[in-house]
Amino acid sequence: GSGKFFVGGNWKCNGTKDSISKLVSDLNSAKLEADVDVVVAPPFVYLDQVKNSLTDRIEISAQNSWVGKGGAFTGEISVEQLKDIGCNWVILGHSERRHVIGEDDQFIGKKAAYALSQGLKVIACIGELLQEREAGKTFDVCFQQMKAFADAVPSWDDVVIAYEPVWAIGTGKVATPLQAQEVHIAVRDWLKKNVSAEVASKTRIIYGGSVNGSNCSELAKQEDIDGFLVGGASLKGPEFAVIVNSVT
Ligand code: G2H
Repeated sequence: GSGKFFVGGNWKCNGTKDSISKLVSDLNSAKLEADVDVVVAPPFVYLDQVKNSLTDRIEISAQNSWVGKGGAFTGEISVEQLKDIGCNWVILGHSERRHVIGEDDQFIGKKAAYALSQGLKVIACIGELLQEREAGKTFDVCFQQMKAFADAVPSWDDVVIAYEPVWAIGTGKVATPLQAQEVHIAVRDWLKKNVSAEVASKTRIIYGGSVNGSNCSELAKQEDIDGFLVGGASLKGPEFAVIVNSVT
């Protein structure tokens, strides 16, 4: 693997003040292996609550950010505002933003570049739809999404790549360790050919899509899986801790 194991919890559009306060207290009392970067992404409205109650051992992330400087953009949240409340990460290009909200590769690339320019670190998501996989286009789709990020960002230092096959997201159908490894190594190879050998070897490529406490350890053993982005199972503190501690 590359770099420190990284586990992100993507809470998506879930939770209430009460459920989040319980989740934070479970996370605060969880025993987490030292050698893992741990980040959780609450919905915007709860970011400040989580920042103020969660142990500093765990960093916080937003699930989206505006593409440029804040201003007259009704309903958006700016990178400057995220920095202001002590949020140092943002998830960009998640499949739900691509396929439900309709964000395209270029827009997502611009968002990544702006976030990085303001000192926010980026979890950059890529991944193919089921029909794309079945048509043999998995690598094409992932490489095209990678290219949009590569064309936009000046540096990969503060980027973690999350490979999330869309057919595995929230479906309970996790990719097999070999299916995931095959894409991870291909993405690393793409970075080597199109960015640099150094970026390819240093950049963490994490897997997302129905990761849970039972399937994480087999996935974590794969050479090019450097961690996870966890949705459903990150809403349960003890199970999320099991996933963090699957570091090998
Ligand atoms: C993929 C993942 C988290 P889940 O979207 O980003 O969610 O683990 O629920 O499939």
